[in-house]
Amino acid sequence: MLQKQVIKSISVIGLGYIGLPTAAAFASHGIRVTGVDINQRAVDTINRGEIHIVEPGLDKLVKQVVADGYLRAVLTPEPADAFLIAVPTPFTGDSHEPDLSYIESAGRVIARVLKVGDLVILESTSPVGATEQLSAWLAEERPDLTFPHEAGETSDIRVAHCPERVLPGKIMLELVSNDRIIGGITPLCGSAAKALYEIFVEGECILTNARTAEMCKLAENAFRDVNIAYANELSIICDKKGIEVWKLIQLANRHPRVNILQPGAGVGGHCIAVDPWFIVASSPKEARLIRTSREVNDAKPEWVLEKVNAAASRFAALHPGKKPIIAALGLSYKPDIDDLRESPALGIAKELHRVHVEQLIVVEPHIGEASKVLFDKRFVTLEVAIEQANILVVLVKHSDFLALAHRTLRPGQQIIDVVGLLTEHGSIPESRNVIQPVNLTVEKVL
Ligand code: SAJ
Repeated sequence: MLQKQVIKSISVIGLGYIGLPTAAAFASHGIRVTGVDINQRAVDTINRGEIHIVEPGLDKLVKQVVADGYLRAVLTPEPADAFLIAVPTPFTGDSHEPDLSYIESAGRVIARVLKVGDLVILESTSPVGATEQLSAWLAEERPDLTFPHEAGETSDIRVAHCPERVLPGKIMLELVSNDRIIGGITPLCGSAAKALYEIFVEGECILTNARTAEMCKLAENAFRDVNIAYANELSIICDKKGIEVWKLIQLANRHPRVNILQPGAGVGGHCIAVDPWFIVASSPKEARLIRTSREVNDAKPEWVLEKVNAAASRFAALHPGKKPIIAALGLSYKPDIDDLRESPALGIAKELHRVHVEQLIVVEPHIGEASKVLFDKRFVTLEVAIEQANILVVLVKHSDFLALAHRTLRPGQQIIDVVGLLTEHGSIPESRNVIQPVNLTVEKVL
């Protein structure tokens, strides 16, 4: 039987928001890490000691470990003692079936360099059964080796699932401090993976089986989605009743057992807007609440667009023959990051651009140069937006936008604040005789 192996080298497949920080964390503990990515630009950037994503603290660490020779990026996998797969798992089309093609191709390419004693860990969020499926794909490529889904504890290769659970924006912190759920296909697979993570994880590494670990990650994100859906539904109900929802939530949350989350433009990102569908796809009859929550959150941008169109009609009624300049404030899927994946704010801005071409300007302090071609390059600073726009739509609660809460706006300028920026950070006082925020939208224009 296979002996316990000391890990000297790790290969991380997928150098995105999870793979790169994880690779850097291992490298900073003196492990030789090879990062593998199909994106030549990402590979070149990392090998220069730079990063291609925005994540606080990551730039310094990558610079250091690349300079020290512990992290190197390549296009094709090389032999290593452990392989971590951190590639995307999107869903396909309207059926929302999980698309495991990235995991499959990662598995098939690393299979070529596997040797007896190696450990393969799936970090990507995955539907139940994906880790066993990965083991089967590896086995197909390497009939000369044995794998745990068939050989159990005697397998040549260990395979486990260890879902990432870090919060974008706080990845470097949570990577180290969060507890890790580790599900081996067999107990030995689990303990090999646990020993690996204990190299840098200070949280507890808790062992379970692969299927429970897979479901655990999906359950966590679905829990959050359901709770955000409640807040979003509440915001629409309150809007109809003329109640300011953020104030209401603050009051309700004074109850010792109530903790309502925040309404917003919808739910974005590559996790919470995606993962609950994996549960729905595998249990369509049972997952009624989870499905409805997805639908509630996905419908929120439409509601925001209705609010903007109503504001545009108000402007048109007051200024016959003129069209309003609309400023979309924020594009990313949540505050203070550059990530546009599944962003409801981006979707709303695109629709506004489609309907109100020539009238839309966009403010996004975190966007990279490459994305500035969007919206016919109509990116401006917050100052310019405040100066030019007739309608300001706050879609993301970026810290950079807090200044807006203390600005005197022009008479007639309208603000649609879908994230509670004005409520939380000092709404524009009535005495300034400009506008009076009521709930999500500024209904009164003086
Ligand atoms: N959001 C709201 N209201 C809230 C909280 C969030 O509308 O009160 C929105 C955000 O604006 C964003 C979306 O929800 O559009 C998701 O943001 P998030 O901060 O809740 O979560 P993510 O997607 O950045 O990261 C989540 C985390 N999961 C949980 O908190 C259960 C993280 O720990 C996971 O590692 C990550 O998904 C992942 O990779 O799966």
